[in-house]
Amino acid sequence: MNNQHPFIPYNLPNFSAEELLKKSKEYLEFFEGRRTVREFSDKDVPKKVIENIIKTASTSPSGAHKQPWTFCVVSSKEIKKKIREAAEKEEYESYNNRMPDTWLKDLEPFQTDWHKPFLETVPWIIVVFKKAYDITDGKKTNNYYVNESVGLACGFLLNAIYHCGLAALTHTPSPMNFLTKVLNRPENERPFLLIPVGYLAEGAKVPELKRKSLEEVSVFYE
Ligand code: IYR
Repeated sequence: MNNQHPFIPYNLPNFSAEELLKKSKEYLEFFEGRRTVREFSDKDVPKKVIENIIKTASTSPSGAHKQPWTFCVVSSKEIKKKIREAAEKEEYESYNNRMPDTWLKDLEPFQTDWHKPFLETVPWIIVVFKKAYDITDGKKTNNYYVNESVGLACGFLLNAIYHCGLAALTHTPSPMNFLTKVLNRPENERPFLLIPVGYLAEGAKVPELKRKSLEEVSVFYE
C-alpha cells in the first residue's frame, strides 16, 4: 500500500443490457443533433454556465493527470474586437494566398470565407491553450500526450456546451500565434482551438450533410 498515493473506492452504475441499450440510444439520438454553427445570437449567457462548462471539460482524462490546458475565456468587447481583427487578417491571407484549391473546394459546402463577424457577436469566446510543459516551483516539468489530452478536453467542452442547448464553433484561424500575444499567455502555452459560444442566431442555417455510417467508421473483430 502506497500511502502517498492512496486509492479510493469507485463505482459505476452496472446497468442491465436493456438499460445499456436504452441509454446508448438516447445519447446517440441526442448527439445526432449536434452541429457546428457560425451564426450566433448576441444574447447573454451567464458566466456561471461557462464556468461549469469549463469545469466539465477539465474532468477529461489527460496524460499522467497533468491536465495540460488553460481555458482563456473572453467576454471583453475590446479583446473580442482584437481577436476578430487579427483572425480576419490571417484568414484573409489563408483564403487568398495560402490554402490550395483542393482545400478551398473541400470547404465550398460550408460557405466559409475570411470574414469572422461571429467573433464579435458571441457573448463568450473560449480560447483553449495547450501547455507544452509546466512550470512548478520555478522548474520546467513535463506534460505527456498533450495534443491527445487537450483534444479530449475540447471534446468534453463541446459536449457540455451542446448539452446546455448552446451553439459552438471549433474555429482554427491559422496561424494562431496572435492569440498568445492578444491574451498575453506565457511561453509554455500554445493556442490550440478557439471556440465561440452563445445562443444560436434566430433563423440560423447549417449546411446539409450526411455522417458516415457505422460500417464506414468502424471495424469489429469478434
Ligand atoms: N480556418 C478557416 C478555414 C477552415 C478550415 C477548415 I479544415 C474548416 O473545417 C472550416 C474552415 C476558417 O475558419 O474559415
